[in-house]
Amino acid sequence: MDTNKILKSLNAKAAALGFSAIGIAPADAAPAAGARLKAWIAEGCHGDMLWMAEKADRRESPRALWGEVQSVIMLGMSYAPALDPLRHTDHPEIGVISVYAQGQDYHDTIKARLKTLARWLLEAAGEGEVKVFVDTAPVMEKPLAAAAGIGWQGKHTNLVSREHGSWLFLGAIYTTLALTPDAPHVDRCGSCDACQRACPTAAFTGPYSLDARRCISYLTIELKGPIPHEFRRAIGNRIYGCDDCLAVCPWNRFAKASAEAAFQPRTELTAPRLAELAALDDAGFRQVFAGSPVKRVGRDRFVRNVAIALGNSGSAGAAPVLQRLTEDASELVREAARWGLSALAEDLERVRGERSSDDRREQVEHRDKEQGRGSEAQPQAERTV
Ligand code: B12
Ligand code: SF4
Ligand code: SF4
Repeated sequence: MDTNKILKSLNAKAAALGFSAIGIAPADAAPAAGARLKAWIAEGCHGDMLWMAEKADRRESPRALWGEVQSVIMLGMSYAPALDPLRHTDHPEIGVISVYAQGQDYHDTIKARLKTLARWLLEAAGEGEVKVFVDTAPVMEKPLAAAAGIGWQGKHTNLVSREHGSWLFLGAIYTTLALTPDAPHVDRCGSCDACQRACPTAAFTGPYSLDARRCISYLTIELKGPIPHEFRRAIGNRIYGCDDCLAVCPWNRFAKASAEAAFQPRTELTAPRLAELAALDDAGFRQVFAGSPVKRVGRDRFVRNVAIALGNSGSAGAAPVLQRLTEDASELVREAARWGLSALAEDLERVRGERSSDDRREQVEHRDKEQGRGSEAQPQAERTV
């Protein structure tokens, strides 16, 4: 096997399949990651993602999952958005779906291409075995991608690339072939802490360290039960995942919008109206989100998120929509809708209070003016003292 020749063609083949980055790590790369994973789990940071704890022994290193693996080929595919992902934060009538979920499900797209690439590799090498992974297997994709040199784990804990910013999906090919590894990437976060400051729920326990239980992505996607009250206000209008820490990363300015057809945002998922989403039944939900990662959470969990966003909308028009949801067949939805109604009432009451004190102030100013005690009269009175 002529490894150098194969690697050159492997890179070209990966690019032709739409991968934006590729690198190779030895199977024993990222030795610190396993211990850090276990410490993270011991602190309970994985919350209800029990599969993280159950499979920790297999996740901690590539060899723990597959004893024969020699090399790990890490791949990244860009899903960089063309528009600012945070542009709808101040449009409370709209539900924000995170960038990664506005197109086709990346698991399907990437897995199919990883299989094609892996098959090609075996044919070119004429020997060896392969296994492909994207997200769902016990593989520590981020530290392995950093070890393979395609970027570094930023302080927001995701992989950052100089060319593609924070917008790479990751996938892995484990192989029994001994391929020449690339050098690990150095950390280029420097003194920046933009992601740490951007988090609406203070989910970072420090740089490079995230408590998933506080992360909006976990709360709106992974958490099956009611969302803890302390985070509901901070969630705002984010109804599926969160992009805030990724979007503020200065390295994104080098990222070109992804040209991958599968990841182009579907128009109906870029600025969906909350009131319309709240009206979805099971069949409607499955129809709107067919092929999208959103379908994973199911209708009830999704409408739970929508009810919370409606509660944060400050719009009187949301009240009848929430009222209807208080009669929903799902208790998860009913509970979120009840909360939504009380949050909305609180906000509308506050606005009414602010308006009436503004009105009172205006009336007093008007009366003072009529009686010759206008605002210009004040300094004169002061001067006479
Ligand atoms: C569990 C999980 C989540 C959880 C926990 C996130 C997390 N940070 O672990 C939740 C549900 C919150 C989540 C959210 C998101 N996720 Co997610 N998730 C995963 C999953 C399945 C496992 C990650 C994992 O192993 N976590 C365990 C902890 C221990 O790992 P860690 O945070 O990396 O911890 C490391 C650091 O703490 C570090 N460390 C500790 N101290 C120090 C000190 C220094 C100096 C350094 C350098 C490092 C360091 O060591 C630990 C081990 O490396 C991976 C897929 C996979 N199989 O890898 C996708 C994955 C990480 N997710 C992904 C995405 C896209 C997201 C979201 C952006 C989705 C969204 N828009 O809502 C958010 C981002 C939130 C965030 N800031 O991380 C992508 C990230 C791609 C990338 N470029 O990195 C992945 C890789 C999936 C994929 N195949 O593309 N996710
Ligand atoms: S995804 Fe959102 S909630 Fe989670 S850590 Fe990043 S900014 Fe915080
Ligand atoms: S925002 Fe700054 S600190 Fe956070 S990952 Fe990007 S470069 Fe690193």
